[in-house]
Amino acid sequence: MKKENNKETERYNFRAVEEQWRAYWDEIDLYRTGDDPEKENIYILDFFPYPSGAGLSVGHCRNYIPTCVSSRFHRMRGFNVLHPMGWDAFGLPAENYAIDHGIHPRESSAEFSATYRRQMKLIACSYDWSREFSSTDPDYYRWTQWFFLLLYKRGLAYRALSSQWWCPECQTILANEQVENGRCWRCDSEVVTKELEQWHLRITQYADRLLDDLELIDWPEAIKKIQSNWIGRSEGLEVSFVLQSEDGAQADALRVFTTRPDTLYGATFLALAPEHPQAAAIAAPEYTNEIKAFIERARNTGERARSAESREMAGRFTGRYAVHPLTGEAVPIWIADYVLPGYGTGAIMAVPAHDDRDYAFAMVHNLPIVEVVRSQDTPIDGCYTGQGILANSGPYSGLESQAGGEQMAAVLVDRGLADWKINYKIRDWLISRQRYWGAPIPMIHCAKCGIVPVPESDLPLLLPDTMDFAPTGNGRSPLARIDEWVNTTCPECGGPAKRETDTMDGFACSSWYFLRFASPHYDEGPFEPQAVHDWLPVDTYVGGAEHAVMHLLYARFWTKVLYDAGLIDFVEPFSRLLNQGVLHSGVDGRRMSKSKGNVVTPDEVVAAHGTDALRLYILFLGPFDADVVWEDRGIKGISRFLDRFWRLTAGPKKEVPAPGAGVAAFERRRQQVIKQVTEDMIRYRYNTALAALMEYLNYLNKVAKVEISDGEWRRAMETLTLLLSPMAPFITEEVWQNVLGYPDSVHRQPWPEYDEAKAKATVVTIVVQVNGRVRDRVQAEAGASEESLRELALDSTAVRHSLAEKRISRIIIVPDRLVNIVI
Ligand code: ANZ
Ligand code: ZN
Repeated sequence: MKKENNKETERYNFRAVEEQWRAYWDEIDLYRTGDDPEKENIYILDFFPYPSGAGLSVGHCRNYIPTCVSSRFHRMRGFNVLHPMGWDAFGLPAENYAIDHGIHPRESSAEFSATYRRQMKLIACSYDWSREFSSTDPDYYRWTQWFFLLLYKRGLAYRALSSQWWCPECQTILANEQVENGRCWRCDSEVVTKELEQWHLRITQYADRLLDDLELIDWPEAIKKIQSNWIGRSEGLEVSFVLQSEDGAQADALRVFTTRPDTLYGATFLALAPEHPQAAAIAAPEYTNEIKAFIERARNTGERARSAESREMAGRFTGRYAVHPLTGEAVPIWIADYVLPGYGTGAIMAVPAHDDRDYAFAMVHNLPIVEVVRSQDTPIDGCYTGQGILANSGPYSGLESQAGGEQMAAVLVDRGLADWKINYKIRDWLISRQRYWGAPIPMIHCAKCGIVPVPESDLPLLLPDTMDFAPTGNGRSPLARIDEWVNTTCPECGGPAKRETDTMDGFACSSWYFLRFASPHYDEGPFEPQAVHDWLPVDTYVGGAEHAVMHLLYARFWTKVLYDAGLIDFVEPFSRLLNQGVLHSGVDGRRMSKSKGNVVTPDEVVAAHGTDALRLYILFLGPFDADVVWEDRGIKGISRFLDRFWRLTAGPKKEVPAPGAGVAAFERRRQQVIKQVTEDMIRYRYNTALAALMEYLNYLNKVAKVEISDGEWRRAMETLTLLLSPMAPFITEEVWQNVLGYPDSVHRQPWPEYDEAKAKATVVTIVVQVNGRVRDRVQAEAGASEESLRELALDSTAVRHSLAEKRISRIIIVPDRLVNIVI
């Protein structure tokens, strides 16, 4: 390839080279996934992006550029690299945009992903584009539907009537984890509850494994913590409190769940969730009306909002009592809205002295507070939630609380009044959506046969083509309006039947896409078993920390189901997870986002400074996982570095009589920079890798080239160029081919090797003589230049003393051994 060279200019002109190299790399298919059986495989993956109309900002580049650098680095290091890209394109943004613009979501999705692809190519992301797909392709969602059937067959998908979050803005049901503080995760509107028949996936059945297997993976501790809190495994005791009956007849019992049996003697009231099945019935006749009204009100407040600490503690007395299982005393029963219906038994024994929420409730409603655990060191006023010594606890008083609690539990278990229990906070994953732009759930409702799955051979069940896809707010999917589509025949009895009209939550699509990339065109199954065996699990998975629970939990769940079905041989999809830090705007200091109007686009930066400058600046801003601020002027410093690199490698040879370097030190410096950059690259520490290269460049600018042979000098230039190439692919290609004159791409060269021993500075002892007599011994780096040895010798106090004022006629230097000063 003949290229125009701008060696003569003092400044690097990115405009002259970028387009040509981009085309050249496409031509040589540089990013094709490696398939050399001799090489090790590595799979480097970005989170499945959800293309939006706004396109990419430089904030997104903090994800895509580092994974690109890592992929380029590993290709040079001799790995087969799988680094693919595709689109998570079902969902509301594309659909809402389509509604606003009167186009089909198919078109809006295609437009959005085309923009992403163009921008990713612009910033030279090294994806193997031959593997690209979109979750909205029938060839893809065919298998998403296949997964649904697999889950159904394994008893992990079920339909149930339940009260669910409804977002009035998005007009759809949301899963628990998609609601934050009573607001929709996507549009931030306040959600309400709605009773609907919904499809759920039984992720709760995998709760223990999802928790235990966190140990197997190299993920940020913070993310693991969020997941384990979300799963919320809790071991405790379920205790029966028998209801007091007026006539002394055999009565029902209330079951409560507690993690603190040691506090049993401090239980001064019981509290039921308003939704508790016994809540209404339990009330004494004169309390019934008030209790019913209270329950009605409480139901309309959401679960997570009700457990929020700042809430007022609403509750009502039921007029009834239960018998304390250890003391036999009467304990009043309340309905309280801080007790959640879906957790434990939905009923608690309240211990105001030792539980914060119970304490707050007791203060508001004037209920007794009995202290039963004393802190061993400092007496505490108010509520004490720690362990200690039991008091006011009958025969158990004086015991250490943990041991005392175990004894009380044993007695109750013995009498058949209690059982040890494990509870989880996690709920089944609600997967139904009443929106058009999703994968249809492949189920059929038959009046005779009930729910019947669509036969696998009929997949994909295509989303009907319609322009009438806007939701009407009646809680039903727009698909329900398309009679020709809804009406079908039952696969079992052949009679008339109706299709399920809900579509799947978009998170279904992203729960398995990482498997598809291993064999994206395979059509006999969701993936080719051998390809998945060869490439998965994903070695390094990179994306934002905001996906700690939803996507990352669902994908782990589906992977385990596949494993149980014998379809894959690993239990965790992502061996190592990295979260890039957030990019804040330099203008307002806030997270860069379209809605805040503070976005800088890669397009504008590339136009002004070039792709290499954008890439280096993104990498140089700070540690990969740190939150950093984009400053427009920062990038100018990067451009100056590129100019310096250009002048050093391409510019005319400077004959600077600068202080010389010993040949060995020169080589050691080269070894050191290879070592540092290699280690930094492995750890995603691109900012320090780049700093090391900047320092090396400064060093090379200083050493006099006269002492260094042309061969050694060229080797240093090559090393610098190779080490910089994954980060700045254009300028290094230009230097490699058009300055250093190699015929092949720099990106196809092996990564420079280093030798630990050679990279280490060894210290040697130099004998210093004056007129042949030993005057001192000094330490110097092996290979130090003659110049520096002379300075060291003349600096010695002993030498200066014996020299006095005498004139030096000659200095004889034997490198690494001796300096003899002749006077
Ligand atoms: C008595 C007690 C005394 C409690 C004490 C705590 C401290 P985790 O760890 O989250 O499982 N609880 C049980 N079911 C509840 C529900 N449906 N809604 C709200 N709170 C509920 O917490 C278990 C503890 O949370 C249980 O132990 C119970 O309060 C409360 F000094 O029982 B405890
Ligand atoms: Zn039927």
